[in-house]
Amino acid sequence: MKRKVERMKKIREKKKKMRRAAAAAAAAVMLFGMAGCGGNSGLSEEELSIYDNTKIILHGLKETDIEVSVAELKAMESVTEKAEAKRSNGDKVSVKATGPLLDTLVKAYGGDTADFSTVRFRAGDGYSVAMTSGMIEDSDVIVSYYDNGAPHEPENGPVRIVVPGQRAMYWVRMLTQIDFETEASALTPESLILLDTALPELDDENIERNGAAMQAVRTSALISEYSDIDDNTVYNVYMTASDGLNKNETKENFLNNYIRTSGENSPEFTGPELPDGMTVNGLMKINYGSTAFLSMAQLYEKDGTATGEGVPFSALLKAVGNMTSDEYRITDAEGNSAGYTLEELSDAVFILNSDGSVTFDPAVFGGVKMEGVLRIDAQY
Ligand SMILES: Nc1nc2c(c(=O)[nH]1)N[C@H]1C(S)=C(S)[C@@H](COP(=O)(O)O)O[C@H]1N2
Ligand SMILES: [Mo]
Repeated sequence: MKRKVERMKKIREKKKKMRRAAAAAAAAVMLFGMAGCGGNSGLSEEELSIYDNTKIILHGLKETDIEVSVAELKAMESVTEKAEAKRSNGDKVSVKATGPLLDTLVKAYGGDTADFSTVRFRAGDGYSVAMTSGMIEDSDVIVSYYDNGAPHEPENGPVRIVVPGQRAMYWVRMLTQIDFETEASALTPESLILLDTALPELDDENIERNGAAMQAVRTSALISEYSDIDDNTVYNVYMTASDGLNKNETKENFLNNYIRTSGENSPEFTGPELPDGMTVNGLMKINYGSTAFLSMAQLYEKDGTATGEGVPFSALLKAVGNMTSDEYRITDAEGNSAGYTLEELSDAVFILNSDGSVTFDPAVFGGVKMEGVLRIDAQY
């Protein structure tokens, strides 16, 4: 009961921030909430009609946005599947979801999910998550309007994405919009910036998230300093954590948040208002246009990358998506730099020191060691 009250409070607070697109869903959430203690059965006629009239928006599928009501979803060929997934805290989420598959929904409007590289699901509380076309092809993405044969609990519905076999992260509650995107994937980087050196160079701020104070650097400050914040070709920003989690965020959402620099799991993509489940802790890599950012500290956390000597140059390249070139320039925080061929670098290692600084050791090639390595640029 207490949990329910807290959830209701959360919903009410978050409601304030809802965009207009979420207004219909919000109305249903509130109405259900008030009558909510009896669970999701026995809706009044009025409640049912609000539920059925709740609309989700399909954006990017056609020239103009399409609105689909729950009633229209119900009229489509639907599947019912039981599914279980684990939350990040280890708890289980289980549902018996009913609704059309995403493919069915898209086909109903003459589209094909295979035409898009990414599908992003957005919710009324500001939560969003993207699925790649590969994941969509390999899974049943259910646009569910029922759980267990009845409307979703208000904090989950009226529409919830359920993807059996995929992390609960993808099971977007309170769905308001689906974005169909065509950007291919992360670009091959031309520059690699080491976060271990770059972040301490920037001003950090004290931010508060869920009542906890933390130190963090604005993502916009990082990008302004080390990449091109005005690059209009950047659409999505790709992140990878040392535990293998891959996320991609819109540039807008990325630039409105922070990178936490204090605490065990830092660097962490976070922000005062970023919904739980959208933070990325143990952030190892960011691809922003043709700039890649890499955390050596997190690379050391990842199995099999660091040897006794350090991280081989090849492992560094692999971690950011193969920045292949014949020549590279390596630069330290003071701006001193040296150029090397790929061959010369084949036995070189990068060492994370206990103070968090990074040393470049050209090893057998016999070049000069460099302390405080900041960046590596491919010389195309
Ligand atoms: N709208 C919305 N959907 C969401 C989230 C969220 O914060 N908002 N969190 C996601 C994450 S990270 C998890 S683990 C699951 C948790 O599912 P549950 O809330 O049913 O336990 O919901 C997912 N869907
Ligand atoms: Mo989660």
